[in-house]
Amino acid sequence: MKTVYSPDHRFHFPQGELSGGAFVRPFECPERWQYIVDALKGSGYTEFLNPDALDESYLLNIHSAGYLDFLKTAWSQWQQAGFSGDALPTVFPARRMQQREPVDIDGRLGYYAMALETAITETTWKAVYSSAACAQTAARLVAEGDACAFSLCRPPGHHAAYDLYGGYCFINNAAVAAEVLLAAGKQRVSILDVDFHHGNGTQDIFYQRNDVQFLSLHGEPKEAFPHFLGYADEIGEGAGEGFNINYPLPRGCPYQQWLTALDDALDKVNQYDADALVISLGVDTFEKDPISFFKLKQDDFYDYGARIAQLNKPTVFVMEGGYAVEEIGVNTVNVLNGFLK
Ligand code: OKP
Ligand code: ZN
Repeated sequence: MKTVYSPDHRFHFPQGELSGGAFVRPFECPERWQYIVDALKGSGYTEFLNPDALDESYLLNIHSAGYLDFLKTAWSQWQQAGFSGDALPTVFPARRMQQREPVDIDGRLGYYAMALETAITETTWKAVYSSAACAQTAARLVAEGDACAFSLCRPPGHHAAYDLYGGYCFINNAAVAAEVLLAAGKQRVSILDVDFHHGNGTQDIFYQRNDVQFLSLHGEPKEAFPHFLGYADEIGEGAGEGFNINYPLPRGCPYQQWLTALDDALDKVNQYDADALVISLGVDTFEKDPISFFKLKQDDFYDYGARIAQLNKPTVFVMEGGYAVEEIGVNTVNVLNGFLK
């Protein structure tokens, strides 16, 4: 399995994350990437490549033009407004307010944000671009015949919706991978999201489509971020009805219970007869994850990797979350090793 990665990931590292009323060092930090690379190398992986230039037409299939313009211009507009810290929103178009894009940067930030822990820095776009480019190249490898590929994305992508950023995400990398596979002639792509958090962005992007099936196992919304999406009754709409499948799971969820949901999801992928698979691979389901509440152990990651392999589909792994930094490499590589066993 080839790994697609970029050193440009390090260009996104805000000074702080708003958490518990304080600015703390961001959980989504650059060492996450290094721990994963080290674990891959330590486990005998030898094929690493940098991404091709991103074809931005893929982005326009999944994000609005206004949103992409915002991501590219937010920092310079913030700076021109006289601000020097990282860019953060302070005001949101909440219930019974107008959903019109303002011109002022404070207004634009709130208009496009779904959460405010995620700061935009001078070089954020550069990292975001490289992360999406990794997903594009990994999907190209699989479209061209590799059985699988690993896109070591940083920052992650699954909270990024059609026109929303937040939850550490800006461009939806898994959606980029799906678009590349479809453009290469795949008819039906399943995106299976095993990150602890609900992939609200991916759900949003494909909610009315039947060429991409979305399945997500996650902490139930009443208890877990992103809180406002991820219920089991969200099944898709219009042509997409029946192609969105959520598995909200309770606090303390042990592996056996998580696996019951995974097995059901794998059955659904088979019923859909997907001809390619994208895994939104977050390892924040780990028992020691500092911001999550499932109870998976290191060996469980290997076990479920092997179960995913039984689908026998061309598969693109796209890195999402995982914040127990010292164990993120082992847990991630365990999934890939289980898949390859
Ligand atoms: C990104 B990904 C918990 C606050 C959670 C944001 C979490 C983003 C997770 N008290 N803040 O899905 O791993
Ligand atoms: Zn997560």
